[in-house]
Amino acid sequence: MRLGDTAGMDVPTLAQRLLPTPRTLTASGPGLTFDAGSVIDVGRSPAPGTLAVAEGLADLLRTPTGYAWPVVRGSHARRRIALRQGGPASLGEEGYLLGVGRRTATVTAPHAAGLLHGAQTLRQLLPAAVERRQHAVGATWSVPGVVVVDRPRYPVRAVMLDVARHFLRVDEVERFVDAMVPLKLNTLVLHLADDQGWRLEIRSWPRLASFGGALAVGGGPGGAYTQEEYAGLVAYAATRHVTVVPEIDLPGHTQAALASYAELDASGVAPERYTGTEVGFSSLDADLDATYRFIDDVLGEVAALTPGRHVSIGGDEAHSTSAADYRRMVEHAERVLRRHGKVLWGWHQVAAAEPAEGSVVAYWGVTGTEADAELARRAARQGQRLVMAPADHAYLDMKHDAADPLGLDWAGCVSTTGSYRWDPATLVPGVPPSAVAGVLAPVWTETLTDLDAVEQMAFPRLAGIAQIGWSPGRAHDLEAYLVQLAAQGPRWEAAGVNFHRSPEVAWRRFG
Ligand code: TNX
Repeated sequence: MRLGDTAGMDVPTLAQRLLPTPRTLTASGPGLTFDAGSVIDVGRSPAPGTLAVAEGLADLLRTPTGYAWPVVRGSHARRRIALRQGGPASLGEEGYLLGVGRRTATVTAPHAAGLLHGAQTLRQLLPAAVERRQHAVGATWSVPGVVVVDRPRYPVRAVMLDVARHFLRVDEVERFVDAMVPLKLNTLVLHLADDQGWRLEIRSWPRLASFGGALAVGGGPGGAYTQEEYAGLVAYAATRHVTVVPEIDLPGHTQAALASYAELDASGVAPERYTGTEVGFSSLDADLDATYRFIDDVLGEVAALTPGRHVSIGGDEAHSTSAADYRRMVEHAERVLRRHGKVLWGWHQVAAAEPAEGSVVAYWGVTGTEADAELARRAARQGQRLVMAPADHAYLDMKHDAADPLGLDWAGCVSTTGSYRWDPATLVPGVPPSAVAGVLAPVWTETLTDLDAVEQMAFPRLAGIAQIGWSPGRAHDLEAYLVQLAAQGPRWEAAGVNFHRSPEVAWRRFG
């Protein structure tokens, strides 16, 4: 079958092609077909950030189409994509308008992030072959006529990647970022330190990376990012309007640090490195001066590498730390972050340490666990912003089903349907909808040894979390969502993104 030849299969309707569902979508006219003379026009004096979005879009389009896609300042080309900063301020930081007429597809947005999101909507209206990283000979680059007005439901739409249990190289994390962008996800929490590995060079404590980063779960080789590599990754994500939130877990989940520096242990003897998968056994010591020097130095270096506002201190499962010691160390960490101009982010246990208003608290409870729900309510009362990562819906390291060779099941299996059937606004009784800042999908990697496995767990469920976070509450129709997923299948295949063939989805429907 020729590419672009859709004989014998359904073509997704407009609404089915888009994931996440936009706020409003109207069909309008026949649309247009791009050709070798098509250009990307940023206008005479492009506002900051417009060129970067244009170059990114050109990069995406050049290889599959084989066209030059010059980025130009004003054009009379017969067919063009126009990117313009402007439009109603009510579209906010990330909203946009997209209009596809007979000659021009125009994205208008008050800010560059909106231009990027609008460009992703346009991308999803092009045939799946646009996702190929090779020239797709013979494809027709048509876009249907539409008017889209869109903005996100929540400001935070996040994924967490655990590069501590198993390490991922910079180029692998970048590929993961590439797969986040079409889903309009905007935050990547990188879990950089845990019992099994320390993954970021800290110049004042070099053994953290060189010794504490050398292994992974199972005892195989680990790895760590140099500060240059890490800064490059953060910049790569920023160009795509994805903010990296570095996560240095403390005071628990710190065996890799304790094993690297004997002075962090009251006994003066460093424990062995750990490559198993238990949690909750390690802790920094609240009575040691070295602990506070360590926190100052590490968070200082991490903050300096972080252009975003947030730095996560994890703070979960500190089962070997007394409540008072926990509070002392978390309060200290928060003071250090504030001194460096950063806002604290942590798992819901940090609510017990009463961090400042505006801190981000990630709720990771299982529906019905009262103690966790109470910490979420406490966070809301204290003026913290909640990001919802319910383990029984949003933990993408949970097995898809009982037969899944990958993943854990302590929160149960999470099917594609199950990952989509929840609402952040009503998830925890007693948490007012106004306290919810967004959604978070963690991918812990105890059982995931490489990027292929990570993708297999993340997709397609991550798309559902993205839609829950972006689209208005009324848009969350399950049957429609399963068809939207089917329409994404050929796109992930073309892009080389691995995904779970969920039995609920008619994957072959669109190709
Ligand atoms: C709990 S979730 C943890 C992680 C594990 C995860 C496995 C959280 C804040 N802590 O240390 O990797 O379960 O699902």
